[in-house]
Amino acid sequence: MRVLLLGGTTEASRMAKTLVQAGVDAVFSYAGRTNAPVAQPLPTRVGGFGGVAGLRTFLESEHITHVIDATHPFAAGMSGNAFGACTKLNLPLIRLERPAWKAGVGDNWTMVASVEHMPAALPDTPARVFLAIGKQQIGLFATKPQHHYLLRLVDLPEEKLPLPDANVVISRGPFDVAGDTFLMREHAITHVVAKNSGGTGARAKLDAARILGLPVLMADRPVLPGDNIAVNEAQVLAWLGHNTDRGV
Ligand code: 3Y8
Ligand code: NAP
Repeated sequence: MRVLLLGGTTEASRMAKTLVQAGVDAVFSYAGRTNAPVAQPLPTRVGGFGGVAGLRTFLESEHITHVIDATHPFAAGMSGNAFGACTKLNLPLIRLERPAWKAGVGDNWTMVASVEHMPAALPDTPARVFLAIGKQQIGLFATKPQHHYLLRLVDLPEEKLPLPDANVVISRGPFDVAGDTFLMREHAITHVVAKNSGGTGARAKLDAARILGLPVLMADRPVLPGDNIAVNEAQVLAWLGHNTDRGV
């Protein structure tokens, strides 16, 4: 058995440790989106594979027998490619996915079909928007330059931001409620824009929004192919035919 673990999330980092403890031969993969990703306890490769064809070549040349897709729910490109390549090669694939967040008592969420639909969902009158969706889709908001934006990014942007009125904070997360509440008060935020990532690493801003009584625009997840889904590391180990009696 030789596993490819597609990573880049808290769950993927936990899965890597679980595979090491279970003595499973595996390789970890990052997209290379950030300058210094968190080190992993597995041999790690960084960078795109080169589409489905490139991934297929990797899977064959590395004699991979199983693929665990532990990428982010919004990493639709990678998940789509993994499904395509594994289907073509008839390789077993499982997606390790965290449940979506659901609005609770005291939350003021507006669900938006996708991040692309977010700018239209913002008010026309100038607001102060916490844009906590990373850097790849900031350009979408250039159609609403009247707002002040607070951007939280993993790395300093190399190129000029496409928004005339923006503050940038550099932070990798996972985040906590006290920190996000302070940040949003300090910047007099009036609206929070988020992706329904699920998990714990990005949740704090939603609890801070509830504390501060702020509206949240929540982008729904893209629909991903494949229905073989695990919600925790133990389910993935069982699928691999390993049990968790080593207390993992
Ligand atoms: C490169 C690996 C860990 C992993 C931490 C999780 C938690 C913090 C929350 C906010 C939301 C956002 C963003 C976010 C979170 C965790 C987790 C998660 C959101 C790292 C990582 C990589 C990335 C890529 C990065 C994206 C960006 C998205 C920032 C490592 C830290 C906004 C998603 O600068 C860029 O180009 C950043 C790109 C993809 C979304 C985007 O489209 O810009 N994640 N994030 C992975 C790779 O190269 O393969 O660098 O160490 C992983 C984590 N990001 O160690 O606990 O598990 O969700 N990441 C979102 O959820 O909205 C921040 O600010 O509140
Ligand atoms: P994406 O749009 O789905 O992927 C775009 C391309 O990036 C893929 O086609 C692939 O390139 C490459 N890629 C993505 N993940 C990879 C991986 N783990 N290993 C090798 N190549 C990878 O992905 P994204 O949304 O930019 O996210 C990039 C990474 O950041 C993902 O691994 C994800 O887990 C992590 N992340 C994303 C978010 C988010 O909000 N999107 C949040 C937290 C963490 P090729 O086609 O060339 O193979």
